[in-house]
Amino acid sequence: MFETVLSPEVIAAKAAGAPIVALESTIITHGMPYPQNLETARLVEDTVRQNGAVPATIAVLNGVLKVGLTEDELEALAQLENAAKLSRADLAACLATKGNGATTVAATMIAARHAGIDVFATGGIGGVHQGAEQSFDISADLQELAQTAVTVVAAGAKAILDIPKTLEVLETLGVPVIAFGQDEVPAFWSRGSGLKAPLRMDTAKEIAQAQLMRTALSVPGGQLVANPVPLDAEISQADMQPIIAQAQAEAAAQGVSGKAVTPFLLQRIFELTQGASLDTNIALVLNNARLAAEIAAEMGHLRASNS
Ligand code: PSU
Ligand code: MN
Repeated sequence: MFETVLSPEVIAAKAAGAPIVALESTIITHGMPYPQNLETARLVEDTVRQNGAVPATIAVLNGVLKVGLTEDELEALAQLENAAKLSRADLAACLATKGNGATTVAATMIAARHAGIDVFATGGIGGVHQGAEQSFDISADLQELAQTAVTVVAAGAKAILDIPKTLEVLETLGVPVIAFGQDEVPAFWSRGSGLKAPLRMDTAKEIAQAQLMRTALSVPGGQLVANPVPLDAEISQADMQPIIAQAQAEAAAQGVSGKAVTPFLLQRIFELTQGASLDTNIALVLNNARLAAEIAAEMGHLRASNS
């Protein structure tokens, strides 16, 4: 039907039964400015490797579903202007029309499952936007977590979202939200949100077991692991709050809507913090890549001992 191309590194990892960590690409094309996006993408891949797993950055290039990008492909993607932002609704259409696009959390989960990859690391997931009671803006990432069996490691949801409503929707959809090593849900740039996490786990092994047991129970879907940003990279909620409010006010005043909302807010917050938000973003993605590599390794051990 369509062409899926695995990178040589991913092919070798699959043949050896080695752990693989999927990585999204919307964070590269729409989440960070060039050239920090390319530098970060490389650093994230290297962090996965240093922690004993193989990275599989996912994107659509000329209508081909790429699972793992070569160095040249990564560089081309990071500089691609007008790359489509592909979520569940767009992925098949982009393949059919031979387009180029970067995958969101939702589309990366679909591609990862298709390629037999269990674990995926990113920065933040999409969720329920503030004012969703008016705009109905709720990310397709939440539905995807409910139906696609991939464990997603993120640093929680950004405070540009309505975090309590995001947690409520995840609960309704039956998505496990697991805080790693603490009781509170982390809030992306900040370790705390003031909200108690529905679940807490302290080891990669428990997280891997929980995913496999969910699947064994025939409950579809994945799980969200909320991994707090490292202490030395944190920006407090008090510092972030006025900046987020300003970015949101500008988005509303300019009539930004739909898929453009998240990229607009991220870019404005980057500018308003003079880049500090980006440093924190990079630190937390690397931290998530480390944990995801550990979970992928545990998943491999468990699968081997169960078979
Ligand atoms: N949140 C971030 N950084 C990001 C995104 C979300 O902190 O780069 C990206 C992810 O790819 C996520 C997508 O899946 O935005 C969600 O977009 P939407 O809200 O339009 O579903
Ligand atoms: Mn949206």
